[in-house]
Amino acid sequence: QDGSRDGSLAYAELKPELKRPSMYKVIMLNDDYTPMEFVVEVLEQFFKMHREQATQIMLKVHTNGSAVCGVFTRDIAETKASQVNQYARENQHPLLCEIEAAD
Ligand code: NFA
Repeated sequence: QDGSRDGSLAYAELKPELKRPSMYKVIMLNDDYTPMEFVVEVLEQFFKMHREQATQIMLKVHTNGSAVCGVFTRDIAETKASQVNQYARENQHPLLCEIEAAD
């Protein structure tokens, strides 16, 4: 089957049009209280980062005020942000993630 990038076809019934899902950034916000080690562990646990990348992102959040932890479909992004926010709250840290539409 051969179609253009938008899914149009000469023989349209051969192929359903599949839209790419909208993508959302999970953004982590800096605060003055959450320990750096806790943030690194969160990035490893919830975003499957290795320690080196987790440390890099943690320092970017600390220095710039926020950084993108990953880009996901809406459901996944919402779930990741909620899981991080709940885990931080359970551990009495003010760490927060939010989501934002990518592009
Ligand atoms: N700013 C925090 C501190 O100095 C560390 C931190 C980094 C918090 C990234 C939240 C996000 N302990």
